[in-house]
Amino acid sequence: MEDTLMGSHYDVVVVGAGFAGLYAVHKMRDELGLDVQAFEAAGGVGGTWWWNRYPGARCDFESIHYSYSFSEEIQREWEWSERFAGQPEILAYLEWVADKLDVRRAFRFNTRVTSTTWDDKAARWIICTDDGATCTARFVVSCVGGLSVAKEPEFPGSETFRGELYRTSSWPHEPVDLTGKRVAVIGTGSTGIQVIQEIANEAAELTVFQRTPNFAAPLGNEPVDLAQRRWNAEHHAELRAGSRQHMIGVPYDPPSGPALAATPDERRRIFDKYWDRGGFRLLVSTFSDVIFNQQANETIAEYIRERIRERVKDPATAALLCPTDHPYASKRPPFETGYYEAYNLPHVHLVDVRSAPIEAITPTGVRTSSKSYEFDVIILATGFDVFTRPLLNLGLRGRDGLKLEDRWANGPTSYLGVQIAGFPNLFVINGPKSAVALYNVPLATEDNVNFVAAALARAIADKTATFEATYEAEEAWGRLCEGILNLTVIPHSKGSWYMGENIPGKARAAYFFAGGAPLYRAICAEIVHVGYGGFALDRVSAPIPPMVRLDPAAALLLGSMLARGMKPLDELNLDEVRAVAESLRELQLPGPAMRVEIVEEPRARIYIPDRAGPLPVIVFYHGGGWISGSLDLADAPCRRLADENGAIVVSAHYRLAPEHSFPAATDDTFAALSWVWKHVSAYGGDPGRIVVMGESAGANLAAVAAIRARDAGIPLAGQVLIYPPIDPEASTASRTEFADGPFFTRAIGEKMWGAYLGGAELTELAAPSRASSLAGLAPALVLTLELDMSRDEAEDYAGALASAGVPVRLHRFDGLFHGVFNMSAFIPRVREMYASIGEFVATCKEQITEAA
Ligand code: N01
Repeated sequence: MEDTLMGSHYDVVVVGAGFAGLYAVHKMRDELGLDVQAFEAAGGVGGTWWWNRYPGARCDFESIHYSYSFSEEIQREWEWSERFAGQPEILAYLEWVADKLDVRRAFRFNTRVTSTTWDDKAARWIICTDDGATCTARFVVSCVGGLSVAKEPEFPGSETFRGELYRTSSWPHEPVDLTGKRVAVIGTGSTGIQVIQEIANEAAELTVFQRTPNFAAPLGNEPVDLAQRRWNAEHHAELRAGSRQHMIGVPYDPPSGPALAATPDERRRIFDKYWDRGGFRLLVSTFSDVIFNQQANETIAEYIRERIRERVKDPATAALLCPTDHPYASKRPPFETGYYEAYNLPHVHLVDVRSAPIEAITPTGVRTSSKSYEFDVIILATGFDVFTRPLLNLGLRGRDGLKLEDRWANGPTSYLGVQIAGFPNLFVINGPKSAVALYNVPLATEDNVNFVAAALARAIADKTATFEATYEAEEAWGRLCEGILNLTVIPHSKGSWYMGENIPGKARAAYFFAGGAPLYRAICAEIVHVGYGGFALDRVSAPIPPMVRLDPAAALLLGSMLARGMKPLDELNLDEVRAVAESLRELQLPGPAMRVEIVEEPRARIYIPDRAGPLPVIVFYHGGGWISGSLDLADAPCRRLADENGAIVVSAHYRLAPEHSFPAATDDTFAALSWVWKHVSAYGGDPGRIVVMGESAGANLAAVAAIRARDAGIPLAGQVLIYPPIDPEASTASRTEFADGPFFTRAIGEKMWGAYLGGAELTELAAPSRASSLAGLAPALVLTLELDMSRDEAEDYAGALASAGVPVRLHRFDGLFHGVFNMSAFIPRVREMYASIGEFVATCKEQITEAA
């Protein structure tokens, strides 16, 4: 067999025959028509499900979801016998799929890849295997999986044990009889829990060595009757509809808002409901803040602890089983069926090895720092060296001999989890920093394989010799992964594989993208759309797309909007746009309580902080593209502006287009300003210290109002323009770069301008940059956002103001997109915008005071 391979040249080498490898071979060979050779260390297909044959092994995403979606036929023909299938059935499924796709013949089984070396001259990989064979390939697609190399236990002596010692991750193929035996299980992660509950009734004595208790919740498994199986298979499309638009790739109910906003009774009702329904619903369908907020997390953590205490009879054992040192889901949550009840059996014992660590495996059993135990069987369920080790074991050497272990000395790097800079034409399915850890594996796998197949097709069509992630893109992606993870409770776990902490000496880092499936998919789609942004094709790199540069909180917010099915703004009708604008109020931090006066003519709300006057005055115009938005939308921001600046804030109503097109809005907003100048002293405001301010379209109106005020002789202390659109005909780089968003698109911008202008001629009253002179205008603060199509026109306007002698401060905020001013509850950096405004308003006061 070696001879047939020796020196062969392939288009693609695939490594691994699990979910990813089988689909990758099918895709590359049968759809792209490429010459594919695949390798697999195991004796057959199945990957994880070939190796992990331990008693009780099963999936914890429902099988109708934990299966391929790419083929109608496969979904219609296969029937799952249990809600959560066990390992034998999943393996049988993968074997059946392999036969159906006829992919086995592409594989060389029982063959481990030992080195993978890039030959820069030939632009090919040289792949060597443990049977001494060598071949080359233009592309390597690693499908080695993240949880495929077992962790080496810290304690010595495994080889001295005279009984039977098993690792769950390489369980024997023949049945293991535990009846009448004294059995030890070391480890209480997902694997340990599944083993323990399964063998508790079989072993004569079962001793569980637990270092960290886990928050296990019911799986909710049950057999599926014959009629239901067929129905499920026939209705797969309906059952799986929209899966990929859900955070974890399963169409579970969305959460019921924040736990901290619910009463204890409401929380209990929701927790009970999803506890009973089983599986990941407890995490994703209960409350939106449990994964982000420690206090909210504690409500679910305590709920689970209560349920553990209800189920475990001995209070001391129950106490040991209740986790107290890490938030729920900061470690990958395990699921159980009768796990806690196992500890009520007289022959099941729990040993705490946190207080007395395991020192060694001895010839007769296990020795901890306080005691020795004797066993006939020891089962190691001590976890995996996750994500990095399987790739390191491929012996990867990239450009200029770059070793992967050196590249990753400080933790893994990748772009999307799919490519590693310095390793051209190497593609990884579900690699480190991919979304797979929190995304239904078969769907995550299909997404990655489809992405890679499209990249290969592109490279082949364009005769591109090398396709690789750039170092810059990898850095940006790493920042995003880390930033998102830091917004969750996950970094508060201790010893979790999520952070690489389960392996002594392994770098603590962000090992995966925690932004959820919809965001990950949207980012991948954008990268393709812009011509593989962040990748270099034949060393010519395409710019990193905006979504990769997002502020992590802004990215998460965008992800949750996508998960809620948000359509692009430009696809919405007028009523829908108005509804979206009003819904932004839910994203604002609540404003402080204060006195509010309502004025009917001109319509306005006056926010009056409890301070001694006369106070500076802010006249505020809300955003909404001249077609949406309201005084309600501006309510919380105006309260905050009044409170933080000790200013009277007048929130001015103006008529909206298209019902009232230009110049209605500018006339209304200028009328409001004139009124304020004349009347604000009656409310405690100082008419000599008026700052006009607006957000988005409101900022355009503020800029115009500042020009009209100058011309009308109304003195202004300042103008604050929060990402203003300046000119509908501006032709700037940001208009092109951010034409598709994030969030705000060029198409919706054009619609808004069109509705506002209503065909009117463009003058300085709509486009302030067209004023014949900008001299003599009030000092300006212009706030712009990096990822905003109106960024450059706003910055150009700031430049024009400065050239005309107007004092100008320009502050650009990285990573943020148009509209964030109204998203303060979810994007902490909005507070920087308020701080900048605060500094400016304070300066305005000084200037006027000095002038006075
Ligand atoms: O591994 P783990 P796993 N002394 O790392 C303990 C997937 N999976 O194989 O927490 C004593 O979670 C360790 O203790 P501690 C799933 O993604 C899915 O169980 O480090 N104990 C821990 O209790 C899962 O997350 C399913 O203090 C030691 C255990 O060993 C991932 O695989 C089923 C020790 C390891 O837990 C890994 O799960 C199974 C030591 N020296 C697995 N070293 C499904 O249901 C380690 N431990 C789909």
